[in-house]
Amino acid sequence: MRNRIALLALTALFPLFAQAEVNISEPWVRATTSQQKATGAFMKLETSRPMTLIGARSPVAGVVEVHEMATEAGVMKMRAIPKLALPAGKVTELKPGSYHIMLMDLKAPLPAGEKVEITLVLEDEQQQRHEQTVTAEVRPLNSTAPAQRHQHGKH
Ligand SMILES: [Cu+2]
Repeated sequence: MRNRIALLALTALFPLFAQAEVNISEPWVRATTSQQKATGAFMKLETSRPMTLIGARSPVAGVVEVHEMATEAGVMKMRAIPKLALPAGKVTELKPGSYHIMLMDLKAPLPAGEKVEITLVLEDEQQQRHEQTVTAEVRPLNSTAPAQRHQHGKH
């Protein structure tokens, strides 16, 4: 407890040393089947000053990219983007059907319940790099939004 207070005091005195540049919440990864070599990682990002997500890496994947979804000739497709701006004071949500972190060249299947470490590489306005690592929980394949009941047809 005392350590924690000391640490908080230090952080307040020396904001440059503050570790959490970006507040990352609800990180999760979609579970994979044994044939799948890629999956998405999702989370909410909130920053107090403008930051840019310029990349990511994870011990479970050979290649990690930042992806967006875009409509091409009427078909929703995902594609890699070099960076994603995180405006200050706003929550940027990485979620299914939108921005996500793509874990590719997976070294092993990711069953639900597993934990995956993901390191985000961020850049501030002074082009200074910051890295933040989160532990994301692997959730079942059909995870999207909060579970919906009554999905059967009309009565
Ligand atoms: Cu993707």
